[in-house]
Amino acid sequence: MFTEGQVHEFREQGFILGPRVYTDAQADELCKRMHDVIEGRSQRQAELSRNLLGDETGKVVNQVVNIWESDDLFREHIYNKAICAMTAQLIGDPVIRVWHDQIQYKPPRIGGPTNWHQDHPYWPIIQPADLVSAWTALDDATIANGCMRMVPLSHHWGPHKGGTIGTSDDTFEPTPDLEVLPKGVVIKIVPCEVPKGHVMFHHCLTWHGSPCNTSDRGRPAIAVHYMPGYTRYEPVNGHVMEKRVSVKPGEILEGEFFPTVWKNGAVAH
Ligand SMILES: O=C(O)CCC(=O)C(=O)O
Repeated sequence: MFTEGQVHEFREQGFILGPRVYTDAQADELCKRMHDVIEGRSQRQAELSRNLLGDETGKVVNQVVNIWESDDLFREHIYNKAICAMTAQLIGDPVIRVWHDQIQYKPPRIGGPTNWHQDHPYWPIIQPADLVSAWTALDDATIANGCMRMVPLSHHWGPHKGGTIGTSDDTFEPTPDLEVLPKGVVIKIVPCEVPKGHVMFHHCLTWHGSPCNTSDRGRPAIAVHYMPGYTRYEPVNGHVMEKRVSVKPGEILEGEFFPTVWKNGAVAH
C-alpha cells in the first residue's frame, strides 16, 4: 500500500514507482506466456495483436490488447490484490474496473519507439479522464532497453491537441504545441526505470513515451488501464473496445469485458 505522502506525490507529479508485486519466477512465467500470445501459441485470442508500428519501418513494438482474455495467468493479473489496492488508493474510488490491458513489447535491437502521448485522448468513448494505469515490468526496464519517460505535472495541463505531443526522434523529446499549454510550464523529462516484477503507475493525462530498444535485452511489460467505478460510456469517436460495450451512452461502463476487480477494499472476483 502507499502512504498518504505517496498518494499526494502521485496526484502532484502524475506518476509513481510502486513496489515489487511479482517474484522473478512469476515475472518469468508471465513473460513466457506473453511470448506465447504474441507468437500465436495461446489457446484463446486477445482482442488485438499486431506490430504497433506497421510493417514498413523495420522496427517492432508488439502490441497486444486484452491479453487477459487469452491467458488465465494474465486474467489473474488484472485482479492482483496489491496492484488493485494501490490503484484504488491513487484513484480514490472504492470501485475499480478494467478498461483494457495492453502489452507493448520492444524486442532486442529492433524495438521501436512509442511516441509521446497522453492516454485519455486515445480513449474517446469514456469519461471522465480519471483513469490510472499500472505498468508492471516482466524484466528490468532500463534506459538502455527503452523504459518509459514521463513529464512530471503534465496531467495538470489538460488534454493536448488530439493527444499528440510530437514524434519520437533521436533525442526523444516531446514537441508539444506550446499554444495549447498553460503559460510558464516547465517540461522536464524523467526516465522511469522499473525493476523486474515491480509496478509503476501513471495518470491518463500524464505525458509519456518510450524510445527505441537498441540493447540486446527485450523489454516485456504489461499495462492495465484501470477506471474508477463512475466512468461512463460517452462515445465521440471509435475505439477497438467499443464492440464489447453493452451499455448505452451516458451509462456507467461495466459488463463482462470491463470487469469490476476491486470493491470496498477487497478483490471483487
Ligand atoms: O510500454 C510503453 O512504453 C508505453 C506504454 C503506454 O503508453 C501506456 O501504458 O500507457
